[in-house]
Amino acid sequence: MSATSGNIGTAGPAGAAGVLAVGRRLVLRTAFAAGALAATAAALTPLVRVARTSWRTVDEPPVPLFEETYRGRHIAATGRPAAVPGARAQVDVRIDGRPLPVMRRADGSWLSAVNHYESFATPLELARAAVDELGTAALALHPAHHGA
Ligand SMILES: [Cu+2]
Repeated sequence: MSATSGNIGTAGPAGAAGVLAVGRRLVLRTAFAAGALAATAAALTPLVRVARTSWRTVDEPPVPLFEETYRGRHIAATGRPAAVPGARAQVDVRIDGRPLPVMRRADGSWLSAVNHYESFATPLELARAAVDELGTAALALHPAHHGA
């Protein structure tokens, strides 16, 4: 009977080498996994940062963009600049004090819930066109836009 009988293949000189090999493999695998995790985190960090800031606006009071009487209706808008270059500015357009939901298109033009399939170069053009379309009708007090 040898000194290693009864053990399960890890004792003796060959067994010690096996333990070292397994240990080295484990260390290499762990180091690779940690490296891969760090690389993934580094690659995703700018995306997460952009996602967090894309809707954030500068923490300042809104700035008046325009206010006028157009065809007997009071139209006005205020805006908040985007917090970072490329982020979206926030514009609040009102007709007779009621909010008109607006969206900015990818090309920089604007559309509203009243003229949803037309583009306007500025929120002022958009507001005037909404008045043209509304005629004597008032905006809903809480207009829905894309279910929101
Ligand atoms: Cu829309």
